[in-house]
Amino acid sequence: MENKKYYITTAIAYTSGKPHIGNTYEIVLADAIARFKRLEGYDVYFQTGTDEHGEKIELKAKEQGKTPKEFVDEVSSEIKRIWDIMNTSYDKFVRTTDEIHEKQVQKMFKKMYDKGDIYLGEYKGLYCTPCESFWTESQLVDGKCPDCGRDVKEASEEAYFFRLSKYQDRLEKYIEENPNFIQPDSRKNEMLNNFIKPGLQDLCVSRTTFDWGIPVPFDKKHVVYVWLDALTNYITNIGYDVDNPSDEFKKWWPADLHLIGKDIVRFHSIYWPAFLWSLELELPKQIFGHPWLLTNNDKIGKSRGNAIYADDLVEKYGVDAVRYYVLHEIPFANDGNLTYELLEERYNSDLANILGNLVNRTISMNKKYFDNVVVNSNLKDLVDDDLINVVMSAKEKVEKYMNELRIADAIDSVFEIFRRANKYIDQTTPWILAKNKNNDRLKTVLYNLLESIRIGAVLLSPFLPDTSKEIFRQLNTDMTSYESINTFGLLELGNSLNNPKPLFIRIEK
Ligand code: ME8
Repeated sequence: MENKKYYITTAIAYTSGKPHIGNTYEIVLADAIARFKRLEGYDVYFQTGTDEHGEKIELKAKEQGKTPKEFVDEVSSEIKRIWDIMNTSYDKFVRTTDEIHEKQVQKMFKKMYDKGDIYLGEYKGLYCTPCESFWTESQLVDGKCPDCGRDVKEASEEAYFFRLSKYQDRLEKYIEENPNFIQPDSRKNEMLNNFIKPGLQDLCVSRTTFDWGIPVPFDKKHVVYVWLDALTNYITNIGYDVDNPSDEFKKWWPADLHLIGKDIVRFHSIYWPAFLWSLELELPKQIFGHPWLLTNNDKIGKSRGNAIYADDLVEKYGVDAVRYYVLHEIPFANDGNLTYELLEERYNSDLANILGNLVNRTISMNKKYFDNVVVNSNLKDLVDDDLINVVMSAKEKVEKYMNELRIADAIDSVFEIFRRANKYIDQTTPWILAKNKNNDRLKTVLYNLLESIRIGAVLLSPFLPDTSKEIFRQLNTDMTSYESINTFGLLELGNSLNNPKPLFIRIEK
């Protein structure tokens, strides 16, 4: 039987500038989920990319004396470079300026128009240029854009409209009947109560005030609204075609998870379902609006001058330390905070002490006492049971948390193994066993430690892939599959370990 498929996407990042650590958090989060699903045996397709059209980008390019295409080419490759630095295992990096995407967006627009879901009208409203959103008076907060807090301006234009109002009842019913469709619950309730129940107005889906967009195929002075353009990336890049969807599309759609930030849940849970229904397609299984990463408890903004960039952090601390921090520090539903001090604290306490020391001490002792060879005499003691229990129950916990997208809790469950193993060293005091020439017991103690580390490293691999690989290298083991952690005791006897090498060097103040 074929493996079950899993299609996961991130938001596609605006090519308005270099992505900060908050944007980068999302790709790392998606990567951890994708890697975990692969570890579990799923056939995974993981898509990310860049969102490249719109007035804001046209303006930015102009400021720099570049054509929009030159500008987005540069920024898109910078974004891809950072995704690669973070060791993210996406299968495809898509761009909304790709020809295949542009062509399909035009075909979809035409289909929606032909069936009467899009019609020509006139738009009068309050427009926020940076967010490319029209607002009604009642949606404004203190007279400003409710998303970004900036000024809005009165604008009026001939425009095409999408009949969003037509889908209101169906959408409300769908969200209520499918409580997991929008997660966390707080986001779902926000969508229902603040946006859907008060009433959906038809949505303006074309613009004439700038050029940098996909032209409406039958009325070239209009370009397609950037959110209609952007959202459809999830289907155009897996072979969707209005007339003839490919086998690839049939295989992957509906997506299993759209992972996005909390600020854009509205677009994904209101506009996107309506567009899909208009195209007579199924909805994605889940939309998850993750919280934000703040720096010094403040919103990250390039203009605020507090932006921290992933590549700078990686240069200083290494890629897995940055991955660990963002994955561990951002809880399921609340914003997380990043400062250099907090990162260094976590690095020293969790990575250097709990994990790094454990691995280094264990492999060093095995070198010292048994010349690097993996040995066991099966001389058991009661204290072993609790260690083995903790190690063997981790898998189920990690699985449960990953299914709920509680990534920070999942990592914590992996670290429980390492914490418990450190305690086991204190309890068994191998150096005293050695001094007392209690060699048989010493063999079992070191074997239990090495095996706990192996199992921990398998579970760690979606989060810290390089570290996990380095542990396997030092353990010189092939027992790295997900199935291999169903049994305690598979680390190969007689193998020679590689020499110990510290995983994380403590940062001194
Ligand atoms: O919204 N912490 O692009 P974008 C965590 N092009 N996540 C954050 C964040 C923070 N401080 N700041 C932003 C767009 N994000 C659109 C998406 S999808 C069809 C189109 C998240 O570059 C944000 O929520 O502004 C979004 O999910 C992603 O970074 C890209 O943001």
